[in-house]
Amino acid sequence: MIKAIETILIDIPTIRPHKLSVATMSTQTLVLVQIQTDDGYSGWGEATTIGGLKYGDESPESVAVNIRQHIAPLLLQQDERQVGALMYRLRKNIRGNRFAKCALETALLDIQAQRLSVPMSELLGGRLRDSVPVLWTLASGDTVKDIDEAQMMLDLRRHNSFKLKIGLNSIQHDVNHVLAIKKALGADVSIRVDVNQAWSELQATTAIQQLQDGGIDLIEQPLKAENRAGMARLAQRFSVAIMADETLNGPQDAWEVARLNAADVFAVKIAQSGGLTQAKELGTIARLAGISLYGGTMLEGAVGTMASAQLFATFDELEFGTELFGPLLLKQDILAEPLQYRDFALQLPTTPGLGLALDLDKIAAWRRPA
Ligand code: MUC
Ligand code: MG
Repeated sequence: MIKAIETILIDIPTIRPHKLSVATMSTQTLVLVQIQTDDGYSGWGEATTIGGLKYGDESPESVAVNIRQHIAPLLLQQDERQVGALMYRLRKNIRGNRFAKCALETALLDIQAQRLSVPMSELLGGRLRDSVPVLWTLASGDTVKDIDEAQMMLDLRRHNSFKLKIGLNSIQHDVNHVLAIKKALGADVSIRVDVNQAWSELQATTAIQQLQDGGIDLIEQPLKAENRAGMARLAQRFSVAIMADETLNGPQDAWEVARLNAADVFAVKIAQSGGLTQAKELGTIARLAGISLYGGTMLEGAVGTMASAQLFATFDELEFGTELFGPLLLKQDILAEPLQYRDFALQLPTTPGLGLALDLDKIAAWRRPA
């Protein structure tokens, strides 16, 4: 029986300013959710977002309030083993709040998998791989610093693909920045860009032509999330892959985007999708529609990152890899044993549940006062 549900906010500085077109991050607020049962199980989930309300429509604080006031009462005293029935209850009674639902579903699945003594991936269809490739995002805002950072990651064998956050500056400034980095790193290093909705269709057409000619591999969410017709025109016009991110807020969106041919690739994010089961449905829609997959992030800490990895490990194909580097962007981690990043990939544990050893003392010391 579910005995307690708690939301914990932890503010952690980033290792350097992280510049997106919608926000510059110098700290990240981890939003952790813990579910405890009367027979001693504890499950964790995460509802972290980017830039307060600048990226998504749930803030860390709104997640905490909505769980406490509206969502936890639907789950407390219920049988945590009935994960499907509980999530159905939330779908029926709670509009939106996809990040909060994701955190709760993750915590329930963590408990269920611990109870059954299997890794969480086995409740999500079963894992096909024990590691997932992880790229690094270059977003210092400075071309020379970005090249140095990429070179360091290559030397460490930590990342060999890079995503550049653009859209904050003029089109030509951004295109020059990207092409200078591509030229410095060479043909074997995959470079992708994330525009985070910053361009008009006209701007996108000018920029993508140059990026495609310069050997860039992927263009992520160049247009506003609402402009799917425009995304479809770009996908039709260019051979470089066009990826949907912010326009995908669950399976219904995935279905529409697929139907409109508005993307070549889906960025699957567990929180943006409303949870692991719905994110799995995005993967299925992509597979049926012939759309490639990429494992996205909301720059979560270890819990959301590992939950995502547990799902992405079950996809038949993960053609564009993942960006599950969130914990590496933070100055501190909340784990007793660090995540294993090596050989350009995040390694998945084979231990039951999420497979993480959280450091409860660090969490208690760093959490925001309730
Ligand atoms: C996004 O839009 O994909 C992922 C990596 C990163 O740097 O920002 C995020 C969000
Ligand atoms: Mg994105």
